[in-house]
Amino acid sequence: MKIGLVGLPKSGKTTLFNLLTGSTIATSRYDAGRAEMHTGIARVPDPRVDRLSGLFKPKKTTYATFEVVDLAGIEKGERTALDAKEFRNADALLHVVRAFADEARGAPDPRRDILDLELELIFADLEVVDRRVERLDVSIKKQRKDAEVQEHAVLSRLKTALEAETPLRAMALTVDEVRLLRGFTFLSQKPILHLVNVEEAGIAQAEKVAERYGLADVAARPHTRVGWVSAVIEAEIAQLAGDEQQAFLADLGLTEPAINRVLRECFALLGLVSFFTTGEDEVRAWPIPAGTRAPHASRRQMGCRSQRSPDLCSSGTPARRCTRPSTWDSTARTARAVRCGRPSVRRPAA
Ligand SMILES: Nc1nc2c(ncn2[C@@H]2O[C@H](COP(=O)(O)OP(=O)(O)O)[C@@H](O)[C@H]2O)c(=O)[nH]1
Ligand SMILES: [Mg+2]
Repeated sequence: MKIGLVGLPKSGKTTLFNLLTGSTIATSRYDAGRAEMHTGIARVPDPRVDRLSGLFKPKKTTYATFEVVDLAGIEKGERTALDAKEFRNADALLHVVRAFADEARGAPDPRRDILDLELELIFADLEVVDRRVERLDVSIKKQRKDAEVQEHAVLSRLKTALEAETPLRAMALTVDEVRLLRGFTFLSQKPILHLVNVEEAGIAQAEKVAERYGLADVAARPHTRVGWVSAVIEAEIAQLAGDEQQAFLADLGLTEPAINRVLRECFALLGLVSFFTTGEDEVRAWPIPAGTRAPHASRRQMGCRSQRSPDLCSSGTPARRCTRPSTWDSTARTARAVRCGRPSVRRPAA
């Protein structure tokens, strides 16, 4: 699964990309910052994995990951850049919104930038829909095919919504419609996280970012989240370790680096949850689609069977069932699947 970073040039996308992926790509203080594209892998910090690792002391600990693409900045009206394949193929969008001062680009206005970007996505989709509807009109006139008539009807509905500036992610679509539309890779259909990039002085009130910048209505939209980060401060936090880091975080009134929360928010935005396997060799968090039944996930993805276990995180002590050698066969791996939070796990049939 892949998340695409989007936003105006110099909003902090590359700074954030480096934080998410642990990369060290040069940021764009001096250049135009428009021509580059980077991809990387982000690791999702998860206290449950740490806890399982502490319990099982495996040779290897593997956290859930997802892919991140950092694309060129998109100026207002420059939506041709949105046509990049990497961008179209993203499963969700992370919109980096500047809320720090930048003399060259004027006073920050997160609400304006969010509404502008949403409109660019909507217009880009409208162009795609219009082109396709025109072709279908011609084709249906020549010879009427049921499938094309059906597609025409669905696209006409989308067109009406887009013309009313409604993003496609806000539309209720049937399973068949979703299937029909999949190939279009519509941009306004992708779940989006608007991440307001605040400066240090803004961190104290950052939890109220939606109120401060008038974004409550944006945050309430379907498949839309509003979050915050201070990318430059997070970069400083990442340079520190141990007590020094803790002291710096405490000074800022934070209990953990904000980037950890951003990583978890991105993971959730992609519709993923973690499924855990444990063993002497490896403790591992597997990304699986939210709503997948644990037995299904374990058999299909990991070749093992799931087992019910109590919540390891809140109780602090593992139940006997978890620490005993497995009582069921694990075919492909010597792994025991342990439930620790979602998704729900049902005991496999004996
Ligand atoms: N003050 C401040 N500057 C930032 C922040 N995030 C990024 N910048 C600066 O903004 C400039 C552009 O950052 P970059 O990540 O390259 O932006 P991009 O063009 O969106 O990829 C760099 O000089 C960064 O140091 C922030 O949170 N606060
Ligand atoms: Mg950049």
